[in-house]
Amino acid sequence: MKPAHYTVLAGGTGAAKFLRGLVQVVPEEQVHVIVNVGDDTDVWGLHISPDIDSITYALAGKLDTLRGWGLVNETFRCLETIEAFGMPGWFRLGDQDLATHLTRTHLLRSGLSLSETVERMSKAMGVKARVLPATDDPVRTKVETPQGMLGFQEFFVRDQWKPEVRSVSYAGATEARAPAVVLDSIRDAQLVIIAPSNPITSIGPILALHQVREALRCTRAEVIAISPLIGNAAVSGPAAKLMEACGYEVSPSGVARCYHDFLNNIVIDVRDGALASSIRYETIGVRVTNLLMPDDIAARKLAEFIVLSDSR
Ligand code: FO1
Repeated sequence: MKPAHYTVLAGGTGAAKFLRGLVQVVPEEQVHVIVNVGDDTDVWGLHISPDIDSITYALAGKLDTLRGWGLVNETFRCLETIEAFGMPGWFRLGDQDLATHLTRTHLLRSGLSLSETVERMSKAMGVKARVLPATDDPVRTKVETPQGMLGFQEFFVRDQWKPEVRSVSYAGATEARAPAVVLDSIRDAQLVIIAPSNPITSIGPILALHQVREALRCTRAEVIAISPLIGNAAVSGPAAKLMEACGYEVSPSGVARCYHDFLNNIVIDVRDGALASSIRYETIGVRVTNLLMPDDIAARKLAEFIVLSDSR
């Protein structure tokens, strides 16, 4: 019999913080992370997978936790030289980080799938958790603005998520397939956790894979989400703005609604305790704790709260 595992659906920064806590509470080998690829992009001919890298770097203890992305003790000499050629440097690829993108792009061009590439590279970095791209097929988040359709990184990094948002879509998601390991991970999990990630641009592209959404509806495991919102504001990033643009109430209730067809429980912050009864009537259970994770100790406490209050 396979050992029990915990499956986490994840974006970048918020999920990375939570996972640093989770691996202090359960054996890292028992953690599976299904990661968003909607943020993936091509820069200088290299395949960049920002969320996969944030998760892998965090689990390897190498994430720059102040920035929330990239490697700690990073330098940007290569980028500075590129800028000196008069080329745009708004997407800040660090010197060591470039090694990740060069290796991944080389392995992909030699015929490996994204999943195989991530497995090989995460193992090489000493990560024992399974880091699973939600799909090996190209799925790209597109943000419709009055200036036109933007790729996610253009919207998020270049334009600092300032443009007005008319809609969000996931190009390629209808045709994309989830790897069997992703679907099995959801079906056979001890507990499925939706990380405190942006419901629209981090979790949304994963749920846009219809096989994943179906697996979440069918799994016998409890599915629990951690709200990325406290009150009507995101802990970080554009979740509030994007939820509003997509017609969701900007609150933990709105987050629960994004996941209404498969969610059993949502964890909300103590400051939102008064909302608990209004969410509960929708048959979704509510648990209340402190959601802020300024450090690994707070992340461990949140992970303990979730794993130890697992109701089954
Ligand atoms: N985020 C930024 O805000 N500015 C950057 O210049 C930037 C560069 C970058 C390079 C590699 C990488 O893996 C991630 C990078 N990120 C950067 C983070 C990333 O774009 C976003 O945090 C995620 O896509 C949102 O989850």
